[in-house]
Amino acid sequence: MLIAITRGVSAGVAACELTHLERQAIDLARAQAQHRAYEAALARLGCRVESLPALDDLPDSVFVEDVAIVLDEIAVVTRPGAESRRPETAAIAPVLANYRRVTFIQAPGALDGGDVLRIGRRIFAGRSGRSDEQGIEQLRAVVWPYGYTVTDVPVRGCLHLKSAVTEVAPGVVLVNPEWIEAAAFGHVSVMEIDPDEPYAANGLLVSGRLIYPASFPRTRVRLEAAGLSVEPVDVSELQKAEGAVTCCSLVFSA
Ligand code: CIR
Repeated sequence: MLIAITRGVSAGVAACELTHLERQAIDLARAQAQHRAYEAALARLGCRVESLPALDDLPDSVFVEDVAIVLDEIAVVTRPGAESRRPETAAIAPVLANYRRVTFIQAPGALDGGDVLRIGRRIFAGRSGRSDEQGIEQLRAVVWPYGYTVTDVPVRGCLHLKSAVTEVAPGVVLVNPEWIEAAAFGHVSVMEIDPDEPYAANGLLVSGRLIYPASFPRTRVRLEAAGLSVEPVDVSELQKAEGAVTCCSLVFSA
């Protein structure tokens, strides 16, 4: 059984962290409707969606991916690189404790879940503006007893590793080659985004289908031409907060 943990859009989302985008007005009601449609897509793909209540004083708390990494064996609660996001972790730890033994990244290490890409037993961790060597080293120490390798990958030009690369089918990664060296991922097939859609490398693979932003039609054509089954979702309001589709859930089996 697949579980997808989500959290409602904060009424304070207008005050979200922004790194690469100019601040634009976010229509809260529209963002909430899009988020509900995203949850519905997860449910259609077979997830039991555990939708947590919005935290109105934590603007970025809808982006639950960043506060934890859930493996089959253990959950790691992160220590987000952005100070404003650190209080989000206290709200996720007790939820994950229902499913996994929970460990924590400790200060002064910093790690965002958006920087962590798992492909089988290989974990790639982005050294980004949010995640540092100490955070990645702590992750490595926690997961190696379970047989995972952790490779750190430099990220340039974007917020997180998973802004630049995600796994879109088993053994297939979708990359923005401007932001990441695909060679870092070893023996995988590599697809590139359409160069007119720089933010298009983030898709969420669930039960063999790809939850994917409706705003990247050119890259979608490439994905479908390669035989991938795409489930489009409109996340335009959350994109204004530098969010994408992986960042709005934690998906794992229970
Ligand atoms: C932030 O800057 O932390 C949020 N505004 C966006 C986080 C998006 N997270 C993700 O892609 N994993």
